[in-house]
Amino acid sequence: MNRKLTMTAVTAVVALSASAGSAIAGADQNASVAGSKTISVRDDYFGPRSITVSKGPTLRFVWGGRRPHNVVGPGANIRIRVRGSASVKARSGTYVCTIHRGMKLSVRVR
Ligand SMILES: [Cu+2]
Repeated sequence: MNRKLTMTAVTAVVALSASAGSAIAGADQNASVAGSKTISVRDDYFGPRSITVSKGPTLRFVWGGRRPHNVVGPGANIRIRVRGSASVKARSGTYVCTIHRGMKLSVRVR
């Protein structure tokens, strides 16, 4: 009896954190979080293709296409994926998807 109650409680907590996680991800896609710049990872380009930021922010890459892409650049080595997001600290330089030639994001941190 006690054991069954405990299991129910654990299941409820897992379900709660799962829905909280997706709520946060949904919010991030619509509004840019302070200190973070959202970059869309599409088929086959980054949106925007270039960006200038003041020192400090993170680049939040959000996958939105149908094909797999990775992100390799200064301080970034994000493995191939199809959906989801990943953040890295913004640094000046060129970020690329190594799978698709010409898929580049130019970042300038001033
Ligand atoms: Cu790609």
